[in-house]
Amino acid sequence: MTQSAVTVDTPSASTAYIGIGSNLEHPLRQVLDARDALAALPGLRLSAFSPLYRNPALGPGRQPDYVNAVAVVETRLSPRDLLAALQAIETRHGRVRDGVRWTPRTLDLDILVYGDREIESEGLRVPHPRMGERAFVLRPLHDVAPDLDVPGLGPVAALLSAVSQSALISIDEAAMSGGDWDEQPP
Ligand code: A4P
Ligand code: MG
Repeated sequence: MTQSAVTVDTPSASTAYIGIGSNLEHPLRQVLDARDALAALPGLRLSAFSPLYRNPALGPGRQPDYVNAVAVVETRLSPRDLLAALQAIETRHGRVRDGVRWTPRTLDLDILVYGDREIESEGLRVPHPRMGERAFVLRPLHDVAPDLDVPGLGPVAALLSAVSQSALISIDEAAMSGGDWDEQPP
């Protein structure tokens, strides 16, 4: 009997950058819990987590401040499977999707960058289409990956230098200013 060669299609791991944001129900705790949830996901290894930044909400009406951060993961999950896993974490964190964009949320997990891929498909666009204008994304991304070249957009350092960071407060500074904002959102 001749033995046929078996080829196993094992994709190599890709590095992905996940944007994390919360402005409801104890945002700081939500973001730290999200870090634990990412670390526990099968098919993924959490390799770095940025400092956390408090900053004003971008969106309609009066909203509580956000806490934002970025996670670096090594994963064999496809971009679609990664998005599904992130959305499952959002749902477990009480995220309610009312169909209105940019409303307050307990937890938002966005795929910012997935390897060198550029994806334009129904329900998934990578790099995240609005990341290049957002200091609350670019600053923590630059903290964890200062040499990153964002596919289609360019070096993260150049993107960061083109936006104002004046509204970002690192969480340590916020804690020093003594506010109870994380317990009592406005
Ligand atoms: N989707 C497409 N591409 C992606 C991707 N790369 N990662 C789709 C994640 N999701 C992606 O998202 C809507 C749909 O986008 C999903 O069904 C998914 O298939 P969503 O999380 O349900 O809703 P959303 O987040 O309100 O929509 P959107 O337009 O993605 O919002 P943004 O642009 O993410 O903005 N202000 C501050 N300070 N900090 C923030 O983090 N975030 C937002 C949300 C607004 N204001 C903010 C912040
Ligand atoms: Mg989102």
